[in-house]
Amino acid sequence: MSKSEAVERWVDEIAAKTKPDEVVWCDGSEGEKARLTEEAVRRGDLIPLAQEKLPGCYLHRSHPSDVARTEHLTFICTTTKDEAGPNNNWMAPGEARDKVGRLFEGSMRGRTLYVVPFVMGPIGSRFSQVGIEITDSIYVVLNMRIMTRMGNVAWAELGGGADFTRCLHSLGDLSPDRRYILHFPQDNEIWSIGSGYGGNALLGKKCLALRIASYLGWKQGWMAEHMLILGLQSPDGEIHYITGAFPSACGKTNLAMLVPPPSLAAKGWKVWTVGDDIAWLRIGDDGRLWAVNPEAGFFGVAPGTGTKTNPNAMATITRNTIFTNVALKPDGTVWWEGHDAPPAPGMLDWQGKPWNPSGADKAAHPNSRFTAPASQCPVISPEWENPSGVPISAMLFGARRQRVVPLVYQAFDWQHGTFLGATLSSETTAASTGKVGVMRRDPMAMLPFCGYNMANYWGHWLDMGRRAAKPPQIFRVNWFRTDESGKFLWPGFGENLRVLKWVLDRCRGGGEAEETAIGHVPTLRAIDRDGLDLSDDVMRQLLRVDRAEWIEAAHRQREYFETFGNRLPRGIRQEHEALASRVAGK
Ligand code: OXD
Ligand code: MN
Repeated sequence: MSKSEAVERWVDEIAAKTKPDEVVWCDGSEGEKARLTEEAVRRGDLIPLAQEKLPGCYLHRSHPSDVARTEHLTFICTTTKDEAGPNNNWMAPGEARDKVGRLFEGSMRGRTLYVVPFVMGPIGSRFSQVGIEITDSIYVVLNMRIMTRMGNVAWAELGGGADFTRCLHSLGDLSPDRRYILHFPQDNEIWSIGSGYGGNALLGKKCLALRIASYLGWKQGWMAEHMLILGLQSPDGEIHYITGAFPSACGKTNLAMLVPPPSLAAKGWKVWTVGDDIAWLRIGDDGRLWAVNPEAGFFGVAPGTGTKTNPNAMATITRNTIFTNVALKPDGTVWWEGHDAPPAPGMLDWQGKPWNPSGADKAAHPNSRFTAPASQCPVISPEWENPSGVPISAMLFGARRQRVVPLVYQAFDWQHGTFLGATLSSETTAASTGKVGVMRRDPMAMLPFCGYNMANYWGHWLDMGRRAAKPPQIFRVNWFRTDESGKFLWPGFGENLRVLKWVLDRCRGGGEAEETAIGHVPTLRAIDRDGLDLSDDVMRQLLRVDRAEWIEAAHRQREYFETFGNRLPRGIRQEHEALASRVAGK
C-alpha cells in the first residue's frame, strides 16, 4: 500500500512553504534507523553512550530554554473561544494560521524535512488512528520511531485515504518568543514550532493522542484519557485491568510497572503493564469499557527512577533508549537524582558542564526523560497489542495532595466518580514549565490535555456512563498525604498494590468499607498490612475524612465550577450539591 494523493499534496504544500533542502520519507526500517542515528551523532544531536553497557542507547541535550511542555504557549484553535473553554488558551483559527503560518515560512531552510507516518494504537484495531508528522528534527524522528508504530505500516493502515492527523513541526529558531503549539481539532491538525522537546514536539503523544483524540472521542463516542493501564493478577490467576489518571510526574510509570511487595508476591499477586500514560477507551459489545494504549514506548521521567522505585523501568532502559537531559558519567553511562549508583566524580550535568556535587544545581534536569520501547518492559502484558483492547474493571483518579484527601475511597456510582475526576487537584511538578508545588485544579489529570471545553468533556463522561451497561468502578487515591512534619504517611511504590487489592475486592463485591460523606472509605483493617509495618494510628490518619476540611473543599469547588457558567452539566452540579449537603451534615 502506498501513500495517498492527499498525503503527497499536503507534503508538497508544506515543503513549498518551509523550503527544506531535502525531503525524506521515513519507512520505519532498521536500515533507516541506523542511517538516521549515524547522522544524528555526526550532527551532535545524539551522543553515543557506552555501547557495551547500554547497547543502542544515546544521550540528547536539549536547548536549556526548551526542557518541558510549555502550557502557556499551547493553544486550542476552535472557531469560538467558548468551544475551547476556560481550561484552554484559545486563538482564532484564522489569526493562528496567519500569525504562526508566517513563522513556518522558510523555517526548514538548510534542513531536511522528514515525513513521519505513524499509527497510534495497535495495528488493525478499530481504536487506532493514523498521523503524519512533518518535522525538521532528526531527534523527533528517532523518538517517534520508539513512541509510535512508525513507517510503511501507517500507509497500510491509512488504506490510501485521507483520514489522518496532519502534524506539522519545525524547530524554528527555538526561541520561546516564537514558540507555539497549536491544535485545530475541527480540522484534525496540529502545528508546533519553536520547541524540540517531548510533548511539544513528539506530536503523536499529548497533541494527537490526548488533545485531538479527546475531541474526536467526544464527536465519535469514545474517550481519550491521561491514564495508565495495568493488569492486576490475583492469586487465583484472574487478571483485572485498571486505568489510572494522575497528573504528569505523579508516578504513573511506577504504578504501571509495580513490583508487588514480597508478602503479596509470595501469594501470587502480579502486575502487568499495558500502558503508562494514555488510554483510549470504547464501549464493548458486553457493555464494559475496553482500553488500548495508543503508544508503543515510554517517555518517562528519569529522576526518582531507580531499582528500588521501579526495577522494571530500570530493566526497560538498558538498551535502545534515548536519554534526554540526564547527566553523563565519564564511563559513558548516565545518571540522575534517585539513580541507584552513586554520582561519579567527573560527571557532566544535563547541559554538558562539569557537575559540582556540593553545589546547589541538579546533575539531571528535573524533567529529564528516557524514551524506550514498551516491548522491552519485563512485565509488559501479553495483551498490550491486542486490537480489541482490555476490559476495564476500575478507574483511579490520583493526585498529589498533602492534606484532606484519604489514601483511597470509592465513588458511589459513575456520575459520582465523574465528579471525583472533575474535582481532582494536585500540587504541580516539573513536567511543565512554571512553579513546582503549587496547588492547581487538574480535572481527570486532563487540564493540559483536553482539546475542548472541559464542561462538555464532563458531559461526555456522564454520557459514556449512561451508554455503558457495565462501566468500571471509580476510585480516588492519594499516595501523598503527609503528617504535621511534612513526612509521607504512606510508603507508596510497590506497597500501592495493597490499595489496588482493596480496589479489586470492591469490584468483586467484597472489601470492607464505611460509607462516608465523600464516598466509601476502607475500614481500619480493610487494607492488607501483612508484611508492612504501618500502625493503626497512621492508617487512621491516612483514611481520615475531616468534615471542616471538606466543607472548605466543597466551597472552593463551587467557585471553580462557576467559571464554566451554564455549560456545567447537571450531573456535576447535582453531585456538588449532594456533597456540600452531606459534609454539612444536612
Ligand atoms: C508526560 C506528561 O510527558 O504528562 O507524560 O508531561
Ligand atoms: Mn503524561
